[in-house]
Amino acid sequence: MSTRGAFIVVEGLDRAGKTTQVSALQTRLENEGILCKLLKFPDRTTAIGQMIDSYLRSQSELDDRAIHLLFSANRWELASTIEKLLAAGTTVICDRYAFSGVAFSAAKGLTFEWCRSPDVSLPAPDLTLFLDITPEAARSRGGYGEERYEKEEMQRKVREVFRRISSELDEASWVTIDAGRDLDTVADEIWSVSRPFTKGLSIPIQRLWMQ
Ligand code: Z5A
Ligand code: MG
Repeated sequence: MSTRGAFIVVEGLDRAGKTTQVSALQTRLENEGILCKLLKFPDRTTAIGQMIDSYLRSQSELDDRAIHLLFSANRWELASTIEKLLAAGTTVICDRYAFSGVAFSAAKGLTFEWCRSPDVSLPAPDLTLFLDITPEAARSRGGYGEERYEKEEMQRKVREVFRRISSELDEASWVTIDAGRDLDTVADEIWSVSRPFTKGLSIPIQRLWMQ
């Protein structure tokens, strides 16, 4: 098989610095001349994404299961694009993915297995960088509290579900990063972990939660 691009996902609690760090990683990849594409979930630009956006800003109400399925559908509408980019040798960096889907909905009380099922067989990340931060430290950062889930009790539960997700995944593909440190220190660690993956991979694209 010829070399393909790597699929790198950045996950974490709110205000852990995901959007800041994916952008820093994109800049480093571009500086090295590595083809890369940055994606973000939820992708609020699609018709489904606009329904999600309205829900997150509390402008509409939806059943917990209905919003969960919309978040998943929002990933499925980009799944073939992700596969094509990877096959063409592009490194795909993604700001949140299916792990956020499970973490937030399970934290609301839906069962873990039910939450995972709509995302089973999506393209699986080759590397997931989990930016870990305490809810207290997150709260002290800019913009906290503007959207629906940004409450400390909810964030604590979300953190617990993320721990369960990581314990059930292959250790090599899930790396926890202490995101409570300064921006450049976190960016340097992300770069050193990601760098080996950016040289391309010769294994097929994996499928999420298929074992
Ligand atoms: N959600 C879901 O329920 N189901 C799903 O399937 C998916 C998502 C995919 C919106 O997501 C919500 O959707 C989210 C999960 C749920 N729930 N909540 N709450 P979003 O990704 O659109 O959320 P966001 O608005 O982009 O926030 P965020 O992602 O949580 O923030 P962040 O990207 O981690 O942080 P940031 O924007 O990079 O940085 C935040 C601030 O901290 C900013 O002022 C930075 O300058 C500052 N910052 C960043 N790094 C540092 C360091 N190292 N030190 C100090 N200050 C820093
Ligand atoms: Mg963000």
